[in-house]
Amino acid sequence: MSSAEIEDPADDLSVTPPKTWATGLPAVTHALEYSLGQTSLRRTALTLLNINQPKGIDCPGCAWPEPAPGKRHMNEYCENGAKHINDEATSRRVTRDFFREHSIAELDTKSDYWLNQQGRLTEPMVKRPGATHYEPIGWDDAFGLLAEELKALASPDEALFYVSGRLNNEAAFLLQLFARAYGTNNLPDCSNMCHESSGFAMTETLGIGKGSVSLDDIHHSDLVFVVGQNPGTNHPRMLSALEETKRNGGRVIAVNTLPEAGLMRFKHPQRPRGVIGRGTPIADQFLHIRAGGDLALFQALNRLLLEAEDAAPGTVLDHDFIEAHTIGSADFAEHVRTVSWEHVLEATGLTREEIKRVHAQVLKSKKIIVCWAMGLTQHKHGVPTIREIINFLLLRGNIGRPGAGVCPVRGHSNVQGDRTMGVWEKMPQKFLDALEKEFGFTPPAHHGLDAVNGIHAMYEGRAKFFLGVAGNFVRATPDSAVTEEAMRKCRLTAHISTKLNRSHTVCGDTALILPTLGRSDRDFQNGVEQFITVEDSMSDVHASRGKLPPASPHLLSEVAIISRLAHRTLGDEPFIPWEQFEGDYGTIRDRISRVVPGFEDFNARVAKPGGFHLPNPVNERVFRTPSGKAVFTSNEFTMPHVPEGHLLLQTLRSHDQWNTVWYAPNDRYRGIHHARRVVLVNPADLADLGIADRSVVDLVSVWHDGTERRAEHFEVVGYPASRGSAAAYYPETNVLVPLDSVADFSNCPTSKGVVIRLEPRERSAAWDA
Ligand SMILES: Nc1nc2c(c(=O)[nH]1)N[C@H]1C(S)=C(S)[C@@H](COP(=O)(O)OP(=O)(O)OC[C@H]3O[C@@H](n4cnc5c(=O)[nH]c(N)nc54)[C@H](O)[C@@H]3O)O[C@H]1N2
Ligand SMILES: Nc1nc2c(c(=O)[nH]1)N[C@H]1C(S)=C(S)[C@@H](COP(=O)(O)OP(=O)(O)OC[C@H]3O[C@@H](n4cnc5c(=O)[nH]c(N)nc54)[C@H](O)[C@@H]3O)O[C@H]1N2
Ligand code: SF4
Ligand SMILES: [Mo]
Repeated sequence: MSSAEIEDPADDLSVTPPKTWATGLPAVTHALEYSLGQTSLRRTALTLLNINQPKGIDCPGCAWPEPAPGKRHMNEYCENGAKHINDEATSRRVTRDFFREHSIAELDTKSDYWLNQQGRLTEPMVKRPGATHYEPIGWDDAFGLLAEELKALASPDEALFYVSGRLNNEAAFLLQLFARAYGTNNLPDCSNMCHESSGFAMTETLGIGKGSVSLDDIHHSDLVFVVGQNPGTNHPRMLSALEETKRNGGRVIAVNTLPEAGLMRFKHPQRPRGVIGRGTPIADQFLHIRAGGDLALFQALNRLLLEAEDAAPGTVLDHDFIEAHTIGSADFAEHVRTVSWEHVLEATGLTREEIKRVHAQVLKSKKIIVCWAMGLTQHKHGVPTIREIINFLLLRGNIGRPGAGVCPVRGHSNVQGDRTMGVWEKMPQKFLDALEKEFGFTPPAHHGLDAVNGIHAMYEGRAKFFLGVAGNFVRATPDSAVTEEAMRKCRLTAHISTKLNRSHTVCGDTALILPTLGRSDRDFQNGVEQFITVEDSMSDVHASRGKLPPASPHLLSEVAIISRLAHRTLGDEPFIPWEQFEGDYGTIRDRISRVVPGFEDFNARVAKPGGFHLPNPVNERVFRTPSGKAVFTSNEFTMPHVPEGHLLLQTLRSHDQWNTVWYAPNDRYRGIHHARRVVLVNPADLADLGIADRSVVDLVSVWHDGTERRAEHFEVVGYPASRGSAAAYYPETNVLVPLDSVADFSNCPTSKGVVIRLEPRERSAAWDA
């Protein structure tokens, strides 16, 4: 299919009632429909037969883990996993002719959908200063150009190396090694915009920024909370795990501002009951909470636990655990007792009865897990909220016991692994020392720039070189207009990518596209087939092997690109065997095993089917905090302040998108079809605001420095969103998130807490055309 034939689906909104169940047969047909629109039946079959199988391809979608090898289904994937992998395995190609035909200015007018639909990138391209088009460049020249720019910078800290969580462990380890050998810790990553608040809160209180539970724990828990998360769309196979929890007699409480279909009922597509029956109810109780009300909810639950203990001393709290393993409980208790019902009910929008019902369930449950995602982390008080959840778990010893613990559900398939490999602007000195010992150079000790601070630095001219790996920085980041200007100010922007995206059309003076192999492509080096490794959300590390012929003969693997760039830039000073790394990924894993704790004997252990598990010390009740104990915290009661006449906007994912890339303008479970520029608002709020359902508005965000940001032409849909909130899709709405609007402590953009007003406008003629 040529680019001329790919058209944006016109916005032509139709609305059906939100679904009350997820998956079932439609999921299977939708997955196949998208896949077969991208590639042949044979390639679709090849990817689907291999996805998430012990010797196959790790799903490039989310980080939800697979069951142990013996317990895996033949079809161990979900609708969206099938879409993600076949979006990569597409037969469409972006060639040099394409870039000759389309100027960069023209490409920049195209939608994210259109750019992605062009297919796989096939050869390296360069945009020279002042040029209007990308033109082909050989790999050697490309590395020469990059190395020259890097060597010309006044300081290594003028360079930024962005990593997104699709990158595999081996390449991530090499990228951070290169950045540090070059002299900077400027390693912003997608985690900065994702689970940074979780990592911060957990490291501070439990001593490690990772979740503590396994799939088995989920299956055998008495009570699982799913808070601020939409698993039906974003982690679909989590529903099979929750179904198992229910089968084993456990309960589920869902907390969300939207009644998401996957939280209500699940029809397992691989079981006859799931196809023809009514499916399994998931949430035993659904808390339709106000946006940003979760801190208040958990403070109320904690206060109720303390009061229950007062009423029946020695029966509610786990005193032995608290005494032996924690600090700060007295201060915490004193503080949380000051929280009032009046404030809690206002902040949560829930009733006292609802909260007491949850409390009763908590008292009955010996093993409790709390799962969460972006509905908590991307709020201004995301860190205090997660800390309060940890207080909640600590009170009854729900840490370090089977069936209990913390479960931040990660996004990208290897986002957790990339951090483990050292992609973080603030890696602890211990890690830097281990690098020094292994490679014989001294990594810089001062912290680097994260995503938000990186944008500030580019905007202010303090950073001039940007290399992005495996993501779409320009669209993933907040304040799109500011970010785009920041990128355009760079001397050079370059991206190691599989597919075309906005980050390629918003360029520095010089720009490079460095096309690479994807997860599904076979990777041969020196005639020997290589595999890569990833770590999922539950700390299982395993191999992934591509199965398809590479999308183009000109592609290099990520490992090869990074190794060659590093060698070209650094030469042999310090001596790092880049060529050896490129030729045999096992030699990278040997180094990882000597630098990264838990990876001892990496090559042998990852060769086993299913790989290996990285133990979490928390499960042995070992807490690597300064005191050696888990820490109770006292968190100020806060709720978002939304001025009269305004709403709190969350920017979220539709069912048919992968982060910055959308596949179709539909959000089936929410009943939104054929349109993305929609804003979901509670009908009672619309009535208060005097705005009609289906009217057209601009979304205007107001920031406390008086600045306003505008996203034009959204159709209003009356929807059961919690009172005072609104929801619209990312990345179209990133333009509304002020760069300075970040979560306390973690610096994560507040993508779920943007104060907006709706400004009615005329329907434009183009809109209805
Ligand atoms: N198909 C698909 N899968 C994906 C992705 C994708 O784009 N597409 N992205 C991947 C990535 S990188 C990530 S990080 C994850 C994201 O997974 P999620 O966190 O599930 O993603 P979001 O779409 O941002 O949804 C946030 C959820 O939080 C709820 N919410 C918002 N504000 C609040 C609040 O104040 N309180 C509560 N209790 N709930 C709230 C929203 O209603 C919504 O259900 O998904 C991963 N998986
Ligand atoms: N407003 C708002 N903003 C958000 C969020 C939000 O909820 N609201 N969520 C945030 C979150 S949680 C995240 S994680 C970020 C996501 O931000 P990113 O991870 O930066 O964005 P993606 O859309 O996943 O990146 C897609 C691109 O990755 C490249 N790619 C795909 N596979 C491969 C591969 O195997 N190798 C290489 N080298 N390239 C590949 C393709 O070129 C594709 O175009 O966005 C954040 N931004
Ligand atoms: S749940 Fe996540 S990892 Fe599993 S198949 Fe679906 S998208 Fe892929
Ligand atoms: Mo994410």
